Amino acid sequence: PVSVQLSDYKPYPFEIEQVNLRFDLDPDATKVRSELKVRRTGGAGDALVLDGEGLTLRSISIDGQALDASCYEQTDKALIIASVPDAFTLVTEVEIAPSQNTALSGLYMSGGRFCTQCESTGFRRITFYPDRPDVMSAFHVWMAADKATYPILLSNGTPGETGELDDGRHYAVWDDPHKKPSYLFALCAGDYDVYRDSFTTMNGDEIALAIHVDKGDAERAAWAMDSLKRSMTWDEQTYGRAYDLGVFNIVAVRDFNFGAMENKGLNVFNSAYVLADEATATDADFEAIESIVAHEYFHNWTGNRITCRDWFQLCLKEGLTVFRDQNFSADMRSRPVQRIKDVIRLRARQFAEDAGPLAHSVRPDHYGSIDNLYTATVYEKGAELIGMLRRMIGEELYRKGMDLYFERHDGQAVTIEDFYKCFEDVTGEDFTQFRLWYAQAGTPEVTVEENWKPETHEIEITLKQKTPATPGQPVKKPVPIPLEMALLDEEGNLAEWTTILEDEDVTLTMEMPDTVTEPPLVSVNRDFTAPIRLNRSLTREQRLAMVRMETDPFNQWDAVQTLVKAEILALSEGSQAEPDDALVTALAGAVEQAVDDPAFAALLTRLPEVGEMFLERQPADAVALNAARKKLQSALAAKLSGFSAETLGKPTPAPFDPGAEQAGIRALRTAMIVLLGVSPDAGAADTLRGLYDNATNMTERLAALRAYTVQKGGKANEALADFEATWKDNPLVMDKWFALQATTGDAETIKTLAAHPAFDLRNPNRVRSVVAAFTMQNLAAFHAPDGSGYQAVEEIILKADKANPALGARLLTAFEQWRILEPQAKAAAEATLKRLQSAGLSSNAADIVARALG
Ligand code: DPP
Ligand code: ZN
Repeated sequence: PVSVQLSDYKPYPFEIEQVNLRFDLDPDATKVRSELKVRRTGGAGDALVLDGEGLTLRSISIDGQALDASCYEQTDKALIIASVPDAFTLVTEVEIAPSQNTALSGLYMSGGRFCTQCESTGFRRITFYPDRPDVMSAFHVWMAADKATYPILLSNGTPGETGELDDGRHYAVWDDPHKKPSYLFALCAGDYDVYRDSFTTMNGDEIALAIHVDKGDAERAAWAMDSLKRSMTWDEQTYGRAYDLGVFNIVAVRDFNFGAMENKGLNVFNSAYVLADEATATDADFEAIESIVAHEYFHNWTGNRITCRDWFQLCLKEGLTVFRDQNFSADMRSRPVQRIKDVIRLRARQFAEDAGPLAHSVRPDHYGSIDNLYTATVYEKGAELIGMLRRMIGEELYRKGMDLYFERHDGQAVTIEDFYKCFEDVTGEDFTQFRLWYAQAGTPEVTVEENWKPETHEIEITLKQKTPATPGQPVKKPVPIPLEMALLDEEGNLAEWTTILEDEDVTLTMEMPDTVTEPPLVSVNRDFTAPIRLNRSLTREQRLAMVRMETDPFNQWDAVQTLVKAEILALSEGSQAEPDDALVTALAGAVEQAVDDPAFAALLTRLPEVGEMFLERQPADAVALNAARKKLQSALAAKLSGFSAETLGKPTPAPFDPGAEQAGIRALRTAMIVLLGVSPDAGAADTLRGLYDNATNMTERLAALRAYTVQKGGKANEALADFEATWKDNPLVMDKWFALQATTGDAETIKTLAAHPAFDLRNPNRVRSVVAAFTMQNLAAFHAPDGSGYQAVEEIILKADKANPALGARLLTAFEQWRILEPQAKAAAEATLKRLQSAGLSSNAADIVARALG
């Protein structure tokens, strides 16, 4: 595909002062009339070029004069009018067929209702328009539909007049007073149950809140509503930002490419991130809902009021908004636990991306397909960069810089440079070098060397940085790396400080008091201050001492992880036959010691997933790593059997509450259930079956069913059938049922699941629950050396891609690690990618495959 270049950016040569849209909604033939008030801001000779895809043009006029066909040109991507006045009104009428829209971009049908997804380029599938984020305009919407089938009509902004029409149709008017780019446009129409509430802002404004869901589901929106109100309060208290419209609507849809979308005043959500109650949702679901509701709400200021000049700046809104939602979650729950979870995700997804053929910088300078830029790098690494900025300048200046950003750029479409200029202005510092983080792909590796000098009681610490080459970027410059550091002994911290590693290397010399006679332990990158990989040659004894002596919770957890990773590697490579008992004892001891912080204790029992091990040693052998991981997990299960029985012997907290405290207790119980799944104890399967049958919440029921399936293998069918019979009418729960089997089974399981009558290629959640669950969370089966895993998903991905290119492309990213696999899987993966490449992929999917094959 042709690539779009950041350096080619040119402002749009016209301003669209006002957009008046008229929708006559019909699933098979919706008429869209658009009236644009246009004013020239660029050169006199500039043509008016409007984006448009798959639109049937019915009429076109300028200032009331129908345009002759010779006055304009229509291509498959645009409408071009070569000669236009300096100020005029353009009216177009087009027809579209939402019922035929399987790409789920633009206006489409889901569950018999109308909904839209316009980010990033869906609006051009609705009407002709300069569909780019730097064209901001005031939108006025009139819409009509059959009243019985679509009683609720929603769009952005403030509701206006409503009324009846002939033939059982009705209409509604919506006005959005805030100028916005087209990607934030939304329209929803249908019959919903509505969960309502209200919120009074710090300015005393009363906001009507409403969440629109499937019939009968209203009560299951209670947690999302609660999360929304807490988000509104948090943004007022933390950033001084209040909501700016009289209504805030959320609509839940079952067929959705993303998790959710922040359209102004009308957020559209994947129903998986709205609906929850104790019987149907796990604690992980509750947590995800809380953070995604917050994320989309926070976009109102970081994304909507101030948006991106172009899509290269995506991290301007996404990295910043993820940073904001992570801090919200940390404030709602436990900060250290939140940090550990964020880093697990970053390492598993972003570090892998950064180390493979799809690596790109946080603010890329070119792309083949914009849909493929919604990545862990833009989102998660983008968030880390804001976190480093805040650490380096401190909370107070960070807030000052943000205040200036909101004040200076409200209503504008801006760049990363504009954002950093605000921080340069409030601090007087220069962030040119820091902005290299946005331009360079790859995860910097920091090597730590220590030299203890007993004569002088000095410790010398040398830090060196190196960022590996990535596609198109062979040579990297040093970036500023803020590292929180400490020196530790058995008593606690001897010293604590922050170093900013700006050059390739630096040597620090720390003098210890005379009483210190042993070399202190050096604690580096505490709280994971910087998104880097650490390279240290510590002995196992030093690492064990680290587990004991660390005072930073993140680093304590990470010290355990480092030991565990080394153990899994040794077991997988056969240099060790059985897990080291001292290590297992230390690990179990750490878990038992953390019992008062059950969420943290649960994290300590979590062994790194196979994918997280891929970056440790290459070539990566998924099958061997999986077997080694399981061996260590079984040993831990055996060691913790008494603790596990005690933990599970207590009743689960009741009545159910989704908050952090109870969730922590359930997390530890669930961790024990996971261990029972691999426990050598002969009674484990029966215990699990009992836990499954008697569970009072989905968190424990699903964990028990999964662990039971792991224990019993093919003999768990009866329990799986029981679950299916209970939940067959609840699609979100059935997604879990599919995912559970896809993550515990093999290639044959995938074929069986894909042949199940409830498998639906048109529904992204269902496709992901089988394919993405298998390819991302069952690596030993996906990367089977005989290629059976690849073969199992190949056909499904091809079919999914035909209907929905964004989905097809996303699924294909699972192949990004193929080059580092052991030779057999590698050859099979390469052959699969080549077959796919010649099978007629969408341009989105072709972009991924071409880059993967590089
Ligand atoms: N902008 C959305 C989000 O990340 C993605 N469509 O919230
Ligand atoms: Zn976002």
